[in-house]
Amino acid sequence: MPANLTPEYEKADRRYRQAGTDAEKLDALQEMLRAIPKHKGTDHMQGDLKRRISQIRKDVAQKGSTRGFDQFHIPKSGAGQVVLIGMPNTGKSQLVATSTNAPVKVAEYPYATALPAPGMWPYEDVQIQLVDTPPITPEHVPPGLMGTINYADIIALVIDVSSEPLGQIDETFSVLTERKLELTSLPRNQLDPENHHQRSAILVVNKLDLVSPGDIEALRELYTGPLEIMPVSATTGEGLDALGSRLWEMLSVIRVYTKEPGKPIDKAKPYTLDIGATIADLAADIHRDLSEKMKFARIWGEGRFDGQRAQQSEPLHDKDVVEIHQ
Ligand SMILES: Nc1nc2c(ncn2[C@@H]2O[C@H](COP(=O)(O)OP(=O)(O)O)[C@@H](O)[C@H]2O)c(=O)[nH]1
Ligand SMILES: [Mg+2]
Repeated sequence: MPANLTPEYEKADRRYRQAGTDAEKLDALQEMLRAIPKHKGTDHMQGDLKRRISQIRKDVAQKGSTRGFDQFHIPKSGAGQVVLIGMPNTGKSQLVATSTNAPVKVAEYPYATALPAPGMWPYEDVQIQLVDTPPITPEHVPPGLMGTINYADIIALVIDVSSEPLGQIDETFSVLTERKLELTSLPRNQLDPENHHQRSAILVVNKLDLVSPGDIEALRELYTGPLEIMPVSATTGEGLDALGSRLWEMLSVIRVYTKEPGKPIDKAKPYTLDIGATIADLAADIHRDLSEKMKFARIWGEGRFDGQRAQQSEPLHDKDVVEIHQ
């Protein structure tokens, strides 16, 4: 292996090796090709990546468009991906319809949603990706849906509080635990890195508008499971702000603004990075060669001297402003 492979390349390489579907493999290979340092020493590897990409494309074309691309695979976008899971009619589609611009179908009858569908939920100046999904029951989980669930950053179990909530929580929860998932409401960065079954999850108790506050209190007392309860109404919007900020915390990411020397701060499109990310990680996100080319950076932010000079290894904080000098 030639030296100087970037952390992004290695991350994508790991993702490629763990990929379960053609779509995931293709996504990871394309990322590897983007992230690989472009010089003579990597010519051979670049060629190899291109060959593997075209081979997968060919395989997919041969299998036919419906089976080839996994329609249950939703590529991630924004600050993080939250997949909504629940029994029929609990309001998963309504939640996505109320919080995002996605054209999902909300219906009084069950099974209106056949495939996962993403929508972007504005939270402060970033966006959280919500994924609507077809319903699960103890008897039936749509084939392919476990792939969607496994890929999620956060799993949101959605229940309808107006219809035997405790039973619904138990049934939804056990569908996932029977498939070896260990759900916890710990933020993503506090999960045990050795435990591949563990997932960050939250319990969205929907249709708050149909019950009295006492019913929610009673549910909190009676529920003895490990998940945090977030009561909301997808139709009135009550509780959605609190849900958004809790999801943001659980995603364990920070947002960072960039500016070019001598220009104003770009407030329109912050970069989101994992908590603990450094200037080098930001640089690699901005442009694949930037972490190699950069000489130093200046940072503005809480607890910093204005425009303080920093090196690649400097950890970033939420809302820092970074100016990279190359
Ligand atoms: N009163 C009330 N009705 C809701 C709420 N959320 C969804 N619904 C209704 O519940 C039904 C099922 O909603 P839908 O989003 O299609 O459920 P899904 O099967 O989980 O996607 C629809 O008639 C919605 O209008 C809510 O918060 N309050
Ligand atoms: Mg639906």
